[in-house]
Amino acid sequence: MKLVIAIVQDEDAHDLIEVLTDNGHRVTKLATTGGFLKSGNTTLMIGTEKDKIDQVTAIIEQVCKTRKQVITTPSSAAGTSGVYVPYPVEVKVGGATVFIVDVDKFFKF
Ligand code: 2BA
Repeated sequence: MKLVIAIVQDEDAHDLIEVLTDNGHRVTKLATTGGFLKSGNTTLMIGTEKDKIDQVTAIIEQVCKTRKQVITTPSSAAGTSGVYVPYPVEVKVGGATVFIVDVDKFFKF
C-alpha cells in the first residue's frame, strides 16, 4: 500500500478529484496553505496499491497545470531609509508537488 500526497492548485482540484474517482481511486481532500505564497492550495491524499501508482501520477500530470503568479514584496526605495515600495515578483507555481509514501499498515474499522 502507498499513500500519494499531492499538493495542487485550487483551480485544478475539482477536475482532478473527478478524474481520479472516475478511475476508481479513493481521495481525501484537505484545504491547505502554501508557506511561500501564503495562499490556499489543495492537498489530496490517495491511498492505493503499488501497481496503480503510475496511473495515479499520470492523471495528476495530465490534469494539473503550471501557472504564473505575481506576488508583491516590499523593497526599500533607493536612497531612502525606512521607505518601502511594493515590488512585483513573478513565481511559477507547479502543476503538482507529489510525495509517494510507503504505508506500513492500513486499517479500516
Ligand atoms: P508555496 O509554498 O506557496 O509556493 C508557491 C511557489 O512559490 C512554489 O511553487 C515555487 O515556485 C515558489 N517558491 C516557494 N518557495 C520559494 C522560495 N523559498 N524562493 C523562491 N520561490 C519559492 P511550487 O514549488 O510548485 O510549490 C507549490 C506548493 O506546493 C507550495 O506553495 C507548497 O504548498 C507545496 N510544496 C512545494 N514543495 C514542497 C515541499 N518540499 N514540501 C512541502 N510542501 C511543498
